[in-house]
Amino acid sequence: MNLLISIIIPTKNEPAIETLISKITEVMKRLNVNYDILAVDKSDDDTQDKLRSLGIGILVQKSKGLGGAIVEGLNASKGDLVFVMDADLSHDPKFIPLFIEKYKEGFDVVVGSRRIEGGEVIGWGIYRKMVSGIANFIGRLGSGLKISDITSGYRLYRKTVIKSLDFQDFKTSGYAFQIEVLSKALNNGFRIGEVPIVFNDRAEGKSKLSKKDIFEFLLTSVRLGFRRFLRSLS
Ligand SMILES: Nc1nc2c(ncn2[C@@H]2O[C@H](COP(=O)(O)OP(=O)(O)O)[C@@H](O)[C@H]2O)c(=O)[nH]1
Ligand SMILES: [Mg+2]
Repeated sequence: MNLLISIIIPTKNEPAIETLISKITEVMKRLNVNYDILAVDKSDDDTQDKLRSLGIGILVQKSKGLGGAIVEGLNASKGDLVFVMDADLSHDPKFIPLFIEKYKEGFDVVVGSRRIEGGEVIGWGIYRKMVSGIANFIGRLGSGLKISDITSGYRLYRKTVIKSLDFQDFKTSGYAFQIEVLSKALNNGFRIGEVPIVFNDRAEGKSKLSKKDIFEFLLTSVRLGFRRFLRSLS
């Protein structure tokens, strides 16, 4: 395959980043494809030092939130295909070939799903499971997206999708970006597919999901639902 694949990794104090990079490298070498890795970083620990010593490109994040980091990464990406994945080993690089297969079937965005046959979450407590379940229910209701795991951050975007989006026009800056970007890609006529992933809760470091992120997500779901309702009237 003669494509360039970019891998964007938002990082905010991630102790396991070196392990992740070595796993990605192993998978990409085996696939024998051209690739680059870009970390979009907002850390105040030694994450940047680790990345630098591995020769990984770093974009020091200027914007706010996870959504801001992903937008900066997508805008800077050069790949024909662009992966976004978490830095805490919850997103195992061994699933990368599955995403590429799905892309080859004709999908423009591929989401790694924990909620379809073969997908799974390992290590989450009841609170986190509830937050995720409710977010998916409300988010799907509002956005009209038919896929099973709209909050998943493990994704593959075709470059054409990224080029079609006007990120300046986005209302979200946190985790809610994940649903806004899918909703806009769908509205732009792109095909969104899913592949099953096994998601392991982080073993090191802390989750950055905040109450503010949850609130922004709910607000975004309601806003998307309201917009769809208005559109259905016209
Ligand atoms: N650059 C950047 N990365 C972030 C930010 N918030 C979260 N991340 C990264 O986004 C990924 C997902 O965050 P995480 O805390 O694991 O969320 P969770 O898996 O939903 O609990 C991780 O790689 C984080 O380091 C942010 O504000 N800026
Ligand atoms: Mg995580």
